[in-house]
Amino acid sequence: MRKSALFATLWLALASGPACADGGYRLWLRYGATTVPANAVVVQGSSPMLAAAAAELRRGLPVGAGPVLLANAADPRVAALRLPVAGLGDEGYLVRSVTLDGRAVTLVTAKDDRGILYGSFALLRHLDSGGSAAMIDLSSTPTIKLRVLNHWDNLDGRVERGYAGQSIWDWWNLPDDRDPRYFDYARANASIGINGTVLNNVNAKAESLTPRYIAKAAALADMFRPYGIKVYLSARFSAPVELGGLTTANPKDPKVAAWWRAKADEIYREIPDFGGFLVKANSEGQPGPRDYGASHADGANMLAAAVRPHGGIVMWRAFVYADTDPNDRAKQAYDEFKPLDGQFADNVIVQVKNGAIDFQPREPFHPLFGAMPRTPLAIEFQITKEYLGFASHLAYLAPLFSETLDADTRGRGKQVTVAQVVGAHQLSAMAGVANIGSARDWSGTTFNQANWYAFGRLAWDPTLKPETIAREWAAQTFGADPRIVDPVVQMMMKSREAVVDYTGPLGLAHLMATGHHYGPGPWVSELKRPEWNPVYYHRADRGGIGFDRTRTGSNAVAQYSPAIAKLYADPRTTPEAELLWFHHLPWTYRMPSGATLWDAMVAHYDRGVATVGELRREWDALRPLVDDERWTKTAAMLATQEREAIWWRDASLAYWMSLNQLPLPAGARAPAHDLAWYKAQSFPDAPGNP
Ligand code: BDP
Repeated sequence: MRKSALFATLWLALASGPACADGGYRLWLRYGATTVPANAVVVQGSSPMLAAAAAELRRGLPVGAGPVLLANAADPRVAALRLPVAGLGDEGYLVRSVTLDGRAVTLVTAKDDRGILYGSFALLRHLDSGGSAAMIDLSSTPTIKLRVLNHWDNLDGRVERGYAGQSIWDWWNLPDDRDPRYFDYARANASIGINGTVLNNVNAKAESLTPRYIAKAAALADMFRPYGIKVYLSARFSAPVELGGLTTANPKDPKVAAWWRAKADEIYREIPDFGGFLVKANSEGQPGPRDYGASHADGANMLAAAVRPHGGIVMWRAFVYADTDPNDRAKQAYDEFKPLDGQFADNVIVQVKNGAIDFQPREPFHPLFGAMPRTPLAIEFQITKEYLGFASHLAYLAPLFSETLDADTRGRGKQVTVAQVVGAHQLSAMAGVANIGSARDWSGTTFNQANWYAFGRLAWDPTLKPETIAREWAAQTFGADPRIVDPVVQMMMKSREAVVDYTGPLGLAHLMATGHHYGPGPWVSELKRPEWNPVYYHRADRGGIGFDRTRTGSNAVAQYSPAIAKLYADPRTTPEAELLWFHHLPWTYRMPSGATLWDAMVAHYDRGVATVGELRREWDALRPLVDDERWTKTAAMLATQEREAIWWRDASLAYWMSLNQLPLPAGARAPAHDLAWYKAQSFPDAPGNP
């Protein structure tokens, strides 16, 4: 082979084939190495956002593609085509093969530059996931207005519950160092429709509101602006005391309100399109209005007044529970917030976690959805897998997200889904706790990238099916070859349920070890706040297991609409997957299958472990089709996952058996160690622990 031909072959293999080694850096935007000629993309008008869209198309369009025309729907030539653009809103797009001046072009049009940006990415997604370049007809408008990542990044570079390295924000060297990685971050987010990012941890430090840090946030905002991404900050409620030298942060004190107004003015001078504040107040030790006898609405409205003149908003979290409240933790947020319905200013959105406890592998939907009709409610998911095996376990989260989004809040055929509740107001939002860090592949492994991707896609369109999202992600990430896409999708689709099975099946929750939350700790009972202990949640003893949330117990079921509450009140009509969340049942309880509860539980643990074994074998078979770097990392993580799945199963069974004194069902393997061994494990160095 001639030298030049050899190089060409090598280059092609590097650029597009399984050998392409970038360690996963390019995420799902794995365009080839060639760019199309500049005139393959024609832009009508000029703005930084249109330039960003055109640059992306030039990078990403396949060779020979084009011409692509980016033009506003009001452009006379586009308007003359009489295309269905009326309902596109600010961000929706239409991508169509049309004939203009006798020439066939792919038109990307919208009412606003933002729509053109999203349409450009939609075109690339379509082509990259195997879609045809002929007769293109794509159109979509998001139903949720704010699609926001929440970074739990600390100013010292550590990421709370982050398992993919340090924070990507180099706070120390900002604002001078504008790392190109920030642009790639913005591109990735824009490609899936994310339009906001909260830069710092909800467990916030007041320093993030000092001029020094505002300048750093402003530098990031400048870089993100062409990609349609607004910057938000988590605000510490006591900042007027810590930074302003006031003696109080009481929201009813005019001096406090004035301090926040001045602070907002200062931020908006540096960041004219600043999104607003995210606040965790009176939760897990954070300061808040309750410290002064004021309500969450008082606190939120005071901050809302400060950002209102600038068009900003306040995202106020409903993740509250108090050690002074003897009630079931699952009931506390509802009890605190429902009475405040209608009392929040119209630029406040109350941010509610998907479930009533805390991002567990499975939770029934939060009862606040549907219970506060006069208040916009944002839904918050956790993309980082604090409770689903950190970055090392393969758990595709779209099924978890969709399960909540699709949940019916009303019952009796009057279906109103959680997604509809979230989308019902002018101000609507979906937030995801990011799984992004300084790791070369951003999220710790290739498959974790899919959770970032799926979050964005579902925030854009909550009705998308998890399998559809998995398919388009897999095609863009590994190439649109069914020999890889089909098995990868199959692996993804069963992965989350496997984690539920081996960590806490049948509605069990909060069984993890203390602090770092790594591995099993269902026996933990000595922590000072009762609701920090796993025993609080499973309530297992010799006779049975599960939390009675019916009328004979905490009556949390009554927080749901009557038809849903009725279903949850009876173990026979409670979905099996949520059984022990709502009911305390004897170990000998007969499941619909005829098996006892205990035997069914063991079967779930075994199924979870077996599924991870399948995932490993399926991944092994894909070795020839994936580049070495990404294949090897995932293979290593799957080996970790199998070991840890067995650990979870064995430790949990050893503990349950110490309580119920029951034998394992015939054929089930005994735990590898005794309970004392599992209890003795300690991991002071586990990552992500605040
Ligand atoms: C819990 C995390 C904790 C967060 C908290 C929150 O363990 O690190 O601060 O959620 O959402 O799940 O505020």
